[in-house]
Amino acid sequence: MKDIDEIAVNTIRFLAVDAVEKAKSGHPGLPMGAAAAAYTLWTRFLKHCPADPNWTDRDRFILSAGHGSMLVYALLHLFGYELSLEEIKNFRQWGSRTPGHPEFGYTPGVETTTGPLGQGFANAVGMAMAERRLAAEFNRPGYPLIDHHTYTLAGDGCMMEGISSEAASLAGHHRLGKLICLYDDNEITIDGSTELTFTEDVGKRFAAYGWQVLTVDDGNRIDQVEEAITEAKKDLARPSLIMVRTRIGCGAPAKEGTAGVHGAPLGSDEVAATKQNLDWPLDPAFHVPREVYDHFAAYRQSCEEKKQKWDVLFEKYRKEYPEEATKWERWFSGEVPPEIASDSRLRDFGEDPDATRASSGKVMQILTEYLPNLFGGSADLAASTKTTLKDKDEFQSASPGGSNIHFGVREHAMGAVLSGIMLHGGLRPFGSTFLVFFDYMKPAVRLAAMMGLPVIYIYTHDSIAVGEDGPTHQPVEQLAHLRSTPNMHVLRPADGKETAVAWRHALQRRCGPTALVCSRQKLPQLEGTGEKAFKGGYIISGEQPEEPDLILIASGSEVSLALQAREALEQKGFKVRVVSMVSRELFLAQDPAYREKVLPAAVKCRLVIEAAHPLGWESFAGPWGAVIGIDDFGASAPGPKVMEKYGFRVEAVVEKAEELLSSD
Ligand SMILES: Cc1ncc(C[n+]2csc(CCOP(=O)(O)OP(=O)(O)O)c2C)c(N)n1
Repeated sequence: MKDIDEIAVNTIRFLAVDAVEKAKSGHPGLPMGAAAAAYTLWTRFLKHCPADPNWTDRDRFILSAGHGSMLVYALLHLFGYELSLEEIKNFRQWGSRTPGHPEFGYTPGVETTTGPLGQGFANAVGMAMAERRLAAEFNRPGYPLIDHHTYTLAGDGCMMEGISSEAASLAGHHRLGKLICLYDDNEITIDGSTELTFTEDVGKRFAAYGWQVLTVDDGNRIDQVEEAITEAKKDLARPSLIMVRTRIGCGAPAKEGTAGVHGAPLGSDEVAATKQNLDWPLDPAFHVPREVYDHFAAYRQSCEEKKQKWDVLFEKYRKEYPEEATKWERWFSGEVPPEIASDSRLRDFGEDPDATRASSGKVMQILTEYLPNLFGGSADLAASTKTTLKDKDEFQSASPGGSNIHFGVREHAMGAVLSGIMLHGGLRPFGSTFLVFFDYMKPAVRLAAMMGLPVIYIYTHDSIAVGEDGPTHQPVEQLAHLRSTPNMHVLRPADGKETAVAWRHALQRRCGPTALVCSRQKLPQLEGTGEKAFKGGYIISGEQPEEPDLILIASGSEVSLALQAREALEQKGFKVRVVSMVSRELFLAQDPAYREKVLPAAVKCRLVIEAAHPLGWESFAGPWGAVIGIDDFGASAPGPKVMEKYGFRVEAVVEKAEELLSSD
């Protein structure tokens, strides 16, 4: 007679097997191999509430090996989350809540989008950092309002990806004791055995990062897994890696332990053989024994009791600490205090030229007064990106209430950690580096945009004007790349006032990330900039006539150049308009009448000026217009010289403009 645990574990296995079989695609191997370990975690340890999947103090569970999505869907279904058996049967189908890889926002209980290996692991590090920061802020003696663990399940692929090294190193440094990773150590990836490529000692590697490393010899042994997780939880000074030895496709007689079961249906014969092997009824598919539902219902009951206790605790806290409770609500609401809009300091940047990165730094000092939950930093470039919050502490294990994060030279992990912080809730994360190093964090930024997370990226040193550091440090194609990322807002302000608007926009945005792209070099403070920048593009000079001879369209550091060129052209008798295009996406979101007013269709003569790759500007320039951009990698020389050589000087703009005007 099998015990209920074994029947429950097999239920998870066969839900995965049958779902993949029906979809004719998917990854049965991981759910079959890791079912017992995940089941142990979820039933014996995980603090969560199926009736309230967003409960703030729930433990987080992240399936970093996202291809094993059926593992988490099966658990969510059995625990009574809003995920019916019908949804499981519709695995990977159009409109189902069971997409191929877990997607944040689609399935209740899915904490983040995973699939690109290693990202979930790094998100988990961010969540554990958020937990620590918020615990320091809100917990009071007898009121552990924030006191949860972050668990992640990662595979060989996650461990191989560089991002997990960056993130694990950061987690070890921060001594994130409430972070626990179950490593599905099955020694198989797509191409075959890890003997082919991955022969390092992962345990020693993590030990060197400062992790506690534990081993489970047989991942099917619930008692062993239970013991290891108990041990992991005891160590609050180190994150824990539990190396769980498993067999991919466990139970499949011909395929267990082979790469063949990683990412393909078992096939009907092997399904039948597996069911026979594990003493499971061949029919019906998607069989869930009644006693298994009852078994999970009992766990669900105890989960919900924990949540109810927490609710009572919070109500007591509200009485004893009313100010903190109000603050809690403010922090978790994500709202931006409306008073920011009338703060005169965000409108007055004096007359002295300044780099927009410096203006951004000044703006941040003001914003943090309104939003003390700003939490972020830089990948070892804080002095250059100007993102240090001056009155705030550093976030370190000895100062968990700090707001300034040193990410170290780990852009990729920074990107995913920021998303993890945002996903956790309660904080407004930001991160910064040079624009050219966006390349190093791109995969994480893509996922943030996909998930609709309002993370803020500050990318400085935004063009070839960087100068002496040369082509390796001079971004060219990055702007086009960022702008082509769906759901990304990119703002490249021209002066202090536009920078303040850009920040306000980024903070107000709730449904996706914003990149603030700032100059290294000083830029003049311009007349006519300010609130209009919220529209993304606006007339900064030459409102009249309604149909000028020429429109110059520029962003960021090139706006002042466009204004100078305008003066020269006006002296030559041309009527010229300058449009500051701080954000193409925001401008394109305006109504057609507004866009027509700024860029009348009748004005064919248009010249776009931006010190970046011209891709994407063609439609703004139109068939008769032109773009002054850059289509190679820049050069090593002082910034003004590089800009001049690449045609970012008044005479070159005037010359090009006259060419257009004469061919009109
Ligand atoms: C960044 C990234 N590269 C490649 C892939 C494609 N891929 C999906 S699973 C996988 C192998 C993962 O092996 P492992 O983590 O051991 O999973 P298991 O075979 O145990 O299911 C690969 C290469 C991916 N999802 N993400």
